[in-house]
Amino acid sequence: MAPQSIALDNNSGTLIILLGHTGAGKSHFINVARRWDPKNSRLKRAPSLDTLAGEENPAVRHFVVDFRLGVRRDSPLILVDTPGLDSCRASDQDILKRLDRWLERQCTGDAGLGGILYFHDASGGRSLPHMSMLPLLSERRLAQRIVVVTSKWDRVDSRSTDHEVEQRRLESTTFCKAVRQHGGDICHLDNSPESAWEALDFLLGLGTVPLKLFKDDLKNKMVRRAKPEFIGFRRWVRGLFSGVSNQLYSKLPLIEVYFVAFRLTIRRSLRRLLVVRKVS
Ligand SMILES: Nc1nc2c(ncn2[C@@H]2O[C@H](COP(=O)(O)OP(=O)(O)O)[C@@H](O)[C@H]2O)c(=O)[nH]1
Ligand SMILES: [Mg+2]
Repeated sequence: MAPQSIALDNNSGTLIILLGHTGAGKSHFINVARRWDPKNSRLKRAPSLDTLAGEENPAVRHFVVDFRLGVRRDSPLILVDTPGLDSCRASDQDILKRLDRWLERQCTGDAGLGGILYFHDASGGRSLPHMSMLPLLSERRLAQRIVVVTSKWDRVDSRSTDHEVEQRRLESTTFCKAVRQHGGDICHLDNSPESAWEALDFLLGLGTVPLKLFKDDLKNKMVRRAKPEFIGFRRWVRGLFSGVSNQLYSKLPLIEVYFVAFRLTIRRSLRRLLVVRKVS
């Protein structure tokens, strides 16, 4: 039996592709924009969707969004979630190839592309990539459709880092400057559906271009980078630790409780030991 494919064409809605490194918050953003909280199943649950965030999904997936902050939209928005770039498990070229294959399988060339959201974890201490890494630059109509979305500001300690100063620093990087120069935008998320829609509204306001432009650009990029790209040792180690630190971060409250309990137990045992010694 031939594999069943879902053809997304120019009547399906506006496609927005999410790119960025693993753990930057792409899947989480989709949950937030759809007001879907995986921990609270009383909220509206989209069909065939379980928890999106927190796991590294190796496959490209798309989510159809019919509502904007609770109000039904005339035309659906299709958010395309991609596996993380700069990953310890696959090279960027492999990830772009997977995206290319998915677009080839699922979308016709005249499907409407709204643009790209490029995610950056503001709490991760990573630097932004070089602009040449992104597809979309050879065509002006594509280049203006990039929004850099910085995430996890609630994890950046505001006592040690002034958020506004840090945001200005990010905006002055070569990557962000180039995005602005091409007509794109920078959006600092505050983890609310409203701020997620700020980034989406910017792209929706530009209308769409045929997806074929993007597909061609992606292919050129891959042809130009035909040399096999190896995952360096440093990237592998960094990936390893970013995964661990993400997991640790979510367990932090639990770890703190264990730590306090551990300290109390040790203190009590020591005291008991001293008392027993004194008595004997
Ligand atoms: N506190 C906080 N956590 C976030 C934010 N964005 C993402 N996360 C968490 O970071 C982890 C990785 O996010 P995820 O969306 O899976 O990253 P992806 O690999 O880019 O899809 C998940 O546990 C998310 O819940 C944010 O703005 N604030
Ligand atoms: Mg993800």
